This record gives sequence, structure tokens and C-alpha cells, in this order.
Amino acid sequence: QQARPRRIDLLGVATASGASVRGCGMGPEALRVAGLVEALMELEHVVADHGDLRRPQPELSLDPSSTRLPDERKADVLDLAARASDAGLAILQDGYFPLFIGGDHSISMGTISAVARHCAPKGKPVHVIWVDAHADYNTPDTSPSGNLHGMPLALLCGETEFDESFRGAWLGRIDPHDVTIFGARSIDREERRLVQARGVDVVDMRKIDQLGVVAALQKVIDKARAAGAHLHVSFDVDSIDPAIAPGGGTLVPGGLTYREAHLVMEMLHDSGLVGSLDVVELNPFLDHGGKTATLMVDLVASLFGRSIMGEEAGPVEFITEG
Ligand code: B3U
Ligand code: MN
Ligand code: MN
Repeated sequence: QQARPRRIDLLGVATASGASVRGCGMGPEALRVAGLVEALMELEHVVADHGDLRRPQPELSLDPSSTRLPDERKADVLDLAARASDAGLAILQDGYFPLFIGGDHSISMGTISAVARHCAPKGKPVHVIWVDAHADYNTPDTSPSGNLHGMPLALLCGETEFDESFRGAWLGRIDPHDVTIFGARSIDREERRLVQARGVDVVDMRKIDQLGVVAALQKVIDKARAAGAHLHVSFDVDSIDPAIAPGGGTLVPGGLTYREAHLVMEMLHDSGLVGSLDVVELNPFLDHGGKTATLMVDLVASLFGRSIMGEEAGPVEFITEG
């Protein structure tokens, strides 16, 4: 179990440049309006809100199907990833828990890079649990859509550099064997080939149905614990079933149920291994009156120790991992 209180540093990355549907740039504000900070404070955590990273240009286009020109969008993604990486690294080096709120999933190129840069010099292994309907392991060559939010894992695993501008010293890398994709049910053909060839662990919805979510997740936690890893949770709202989480731009039926999603967060909390979190792809424009935003706030609260019976608060001390 994770001791409380923790110091949680909130960093928004307000962008939809990695997606083809506009709106998830408003995600950070929707999570705040839904009471994210209050929910964490209610659990006795200390929260520092760093506000949002964003690009100066508004996302404007005459073509409603695309936010901006592809090159401009790529420049946005690269710039924000670099800034999220630096800001995330600073939070981790201060000994605090970075809670990154998106924004589309391309922001994780930066957030996970921060974790890798923080852990690598200390010889601390990293495990990434990528909770998502998708694998997000496309490269520019395999992607059917060209959308960068379908590529962050491939980039982090060294599959592609995009171009020279991405070869910056800021980029931390992840070994594909240290990644678990959890909840997947939509993977492109070439993407699947790549994921299999690299040995990425894919706990798809069929495995979750057959094993049960507890056994399926326990394997991931056991692996991370055995490695002594920093566990990073990258949570895409489209992992949850669209019936209860409609606020996403790329919904796929057959997702995690309300209780499965909470159980995942409760088990991750109890593991005591989680050191950083992304909440991404929330699109308030598509959300039904804040339904998905509210659900995400409750799920984050479960990850940070909320429980039905309000269990004993545990030792009151700061976690400042050296
Ligand atoms: N695999 C598809 C669809 C997708 C991936 N991530 C999201 N959508 N959100 C692609 O475009 O790469
Ligand atoms: Mn995703
Ligand atoms: Mn997804």
C-alpha cells in the first residue's frame, strides 16, 4: 500500500495535434472542472497545479476533419513532448508524483521520456502499463491514419525517429519488453506484426475476459515488482467502454466496465509501485455533460487510495524516492 499523503504535481498538456478529431485540447480544464484537484485533496494529498503547456497558435483549420496542416501538427507534438519531458523530469527529480493530463496520447512521448530520463541514470527499471483500446505502436510507415497519437509507443521504443528534429538529447527510451498494453481491442495489421515481433506484452480484452481482470493485472504488477520497476500508468479514456465513457474521439466497443476500471486502479494503488500517471484523450466536446471527465476523476481517486470502505489511511509520511 502507498503511504499518504503524497505530493502530486499536476501538469496539463492542452493539445489535440496528435489526433484528427478536435477537442481533447480542452481535456485538462474539463478534469479540473470535474474536481480532480479536490478529489486528491480529499484523500489528504498535497497537490501543486502547474497549469497547462500549450502552443501559442489556436487549433484552426477551414477543414473540419483536420486540426491543422500535418507539418504544423507534427511541430506541435514535438515541441510539447519536449516541454512535457523537461517539466516532468523536474517534478520527478524533486521527488514528487507527476500527474500528466492531456491532451491526446502523443503527449506520452514526452511524459514517458521524462520517466525514462529520471530512472535510467539511477539504474531503476521502468515498466509502462498502457491502458488503451489501441496499441499506439504505429510508425509513420505502418500508420493508416498518419495521426501521431497512434505512434507514441513506437517512438518511445525506438521504432522510429520521425526525423532529425526528434533526435534531441531529451528523448528517453523504453525497452519494448518493459511495456504492457492493457485493454486493447483495435490494432492495425502492420502494427500488430510490429508489436509481436518486438515482444510487447499485449493483454487484450479477450485475455481480460478469459482470465479475469484481477489475474490479468496481477501478472503485470508481479512482473514490475520483480524487476523493482518504477511503474508508469498511461491511461487512455478509450480503454473504458464507450457506453460509460463517451468522451473520446476514437471509441471502440467492448471496453473495460466501470468496476473493472476501478479495480485496475485500486490494485495499482495497492501495489505501491506507481510513480507517474497520464490521463489522455478526454474530449469534453464529445463528452455527455462531463460524464467521462467525472468518471476519470473517480478512477484517479481510486489510484490514489480512495476505497469503498475508506480503509485506514496508512502511515502519514512523504514518499520522496531518492
Ligand atoms: N490505430 C489507429 C487508430 C488509433 C490509435 N490511437 C487512436 N486511434 N486514438 C491509428 O490511427 O493509428
Ligand atoms: Mn491511446
Ligand atoms: Mn486509444
